[in-house]
Amino acid sequence: MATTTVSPGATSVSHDAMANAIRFLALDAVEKAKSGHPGLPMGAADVATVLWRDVLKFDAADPHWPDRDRFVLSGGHGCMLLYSLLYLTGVGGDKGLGIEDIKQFRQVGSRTPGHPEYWCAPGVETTTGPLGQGIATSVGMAIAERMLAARFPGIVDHHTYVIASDGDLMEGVSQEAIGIAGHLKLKKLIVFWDNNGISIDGQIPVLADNIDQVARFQSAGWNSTHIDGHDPKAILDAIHAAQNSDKPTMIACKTTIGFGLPTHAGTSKAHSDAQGAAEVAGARKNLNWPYEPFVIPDDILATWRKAGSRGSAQREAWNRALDALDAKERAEFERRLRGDLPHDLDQVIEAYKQKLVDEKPEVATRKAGQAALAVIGAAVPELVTGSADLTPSNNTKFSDEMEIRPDDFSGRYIHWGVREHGMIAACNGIALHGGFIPSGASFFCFTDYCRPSLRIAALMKIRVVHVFTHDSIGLGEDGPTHQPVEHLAAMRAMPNFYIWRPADSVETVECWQAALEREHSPSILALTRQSLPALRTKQVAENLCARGGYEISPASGEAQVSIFASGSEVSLAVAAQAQLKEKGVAARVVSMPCFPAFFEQPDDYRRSVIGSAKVKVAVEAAVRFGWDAIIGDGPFIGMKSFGESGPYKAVFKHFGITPEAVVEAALARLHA
Ligand SMILES: Cc1ncc(C[n+]2csc(CCOP(=O)(O)OP(=O)(O)O)c2C)c(N)n1
Ligand SMILES: [Mg+2]
Repeated sequence: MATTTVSPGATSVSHDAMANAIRFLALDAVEKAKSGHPGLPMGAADVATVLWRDVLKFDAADPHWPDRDRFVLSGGHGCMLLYSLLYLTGVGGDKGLGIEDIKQFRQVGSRTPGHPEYWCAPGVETTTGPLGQGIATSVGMAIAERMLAARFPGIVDHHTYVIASDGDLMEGVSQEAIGIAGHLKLKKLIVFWDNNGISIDGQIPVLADNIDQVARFQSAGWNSTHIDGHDPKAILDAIHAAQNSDKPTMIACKTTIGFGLPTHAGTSKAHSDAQGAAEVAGARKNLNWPYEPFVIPDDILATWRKAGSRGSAQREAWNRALDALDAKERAEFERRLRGDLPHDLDQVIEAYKQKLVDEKPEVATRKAGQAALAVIGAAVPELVTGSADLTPSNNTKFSDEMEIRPDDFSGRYIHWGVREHGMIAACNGIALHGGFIPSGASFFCFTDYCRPSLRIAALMKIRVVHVFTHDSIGLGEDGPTHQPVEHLAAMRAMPNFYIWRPADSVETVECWQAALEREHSPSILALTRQSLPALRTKQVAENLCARGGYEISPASGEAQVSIFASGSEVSLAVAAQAQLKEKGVAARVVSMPCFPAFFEQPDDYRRSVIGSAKVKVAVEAAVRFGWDAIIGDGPFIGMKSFGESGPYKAVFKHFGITPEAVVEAALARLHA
């Protein structure tokens, strides 16, 4: 074990004593909770100590400092490492984690949950736990840093540091993440791989994986080296080399899981669970830590607290630099960091809606989306769009939007490559970093390829607004592999996730606006490949889509039938309404662009929209799942199987999703 003290502000407190403070907080918290993961914190304590004590740019007094270095513990199961660091350095002061919080590890309502949750405590930069998410999210943070630095030079200049476990690097999403990071030469991204060779099932090289990670990262355009992850000097030297590199860096840190445990160290037994009295006592002896659980000797705590305030002069200098900015530029920087939308956005959108009402464009909503983006993008400079290699299909590149490049981050369009999962995780990182509203894009069917990152966004309550086009069998010829059927239902099932499916150009811009206004929720706009008629032909200043559902076409007289639909099927519902009228049946049409937004409306609004017509029928080119909440046991015209390859009109006909089918079902129920 290393005993050197490398802290620049050297004190009599040794490196080992500081690292052991982390080790025993983790070990004792897991003992008390009778669950948790002590192995990673004990193994990675040396890396974390060097990073936080000597390198990380932060000021415990202001966890929100925009130019702080970001730290991501990708292996979220090792969260006691992070909680220990936050407590020891005093991040957040009185509002930060105290020793009582550490004692409450993994208890209901505590600020130290079983995996770190975004802002459960000051200094927790992102939620991690699903392996691979942290490293992929950190790529977005590093992109955001470069982009914001390009816009506010001298104000933004910081690193993103990650500790990733073996599991993080085995997960596929890590490949997507390192691929784009290497391509973009994200030189301020520095990843420590906690190379302990152990996972839950045992020895990784024996059981599951022998990848040469250093070669893997190098081939992706990274710097990469091996070091002894228990040698403070080697750790510090490697960090300095990484900081001077023109590429992202992965430092493979050879560590022992559960370092210090007498019999469990270096084995999968150290990965998780309370280690038991004998192991804990043995570790105290091995590491020369005679203190009671949760007791950190004053000199050790004081040295850690000193590390916590190491950045205060730097932060004050930064504040002065911000003060010295031109007032307008400073206000813009602060607006973006707060996440406030530009105040003139509403007028811009209202004027644009008037134009659409006048022109009545008959276009696919993916085209309508592009047109809306040109307007919104001009008004919202923090909006960043992109696509996972479907730029010409998703239509998310608008007007003169420039792409970001390794040598120029002044643009705001991102070519993610064919990497849906990495894209959405990185978008989360961009949003978490602050200063931007990110938007990824792909085909709607491929939400399956990135669902874990969509879910984390919902859990973290962050604003990302993605565009997923080709939203139903209406995409036609590409066939059932590409035709979403269950995806609307699946996205509607996710708490705090808003899936918007507009029916025409006006609805498309309204959905964009409503999504942007939801500062604490992620959204997807599901847009069509096929053209749709203009339905909203009268100017209404109010954003009707924001309510999730509204009557788009009233009945003439008292409605006997209510037809509910979303997206491309709203025009089909309107056609059915006309046919019913010819048969003397009064029907109304309700557009339902966003279920979750509708369900949170006041009861009286919801009741009035659902209405009291005898028959409630819904039509949607997707499965019925979820529609019962609107139509009860009313008839549903939609999909019961996967789709079919063919021209889209023929595919709709093949599956019987037609105005005639709606009319027939409505009449049958009316006369039943
Ligand atoms: C996506 C995902 N799959 C599975 C798990 C469950 N899990 C938690 S830790 C772990 C692997 C542990 O190995 P490693 O990442 O090397 O961590 P260490 O044991 O070294 O702490 C697994 C499979 C998870 N958290 N996320
Ligand atoms: Mg491991």
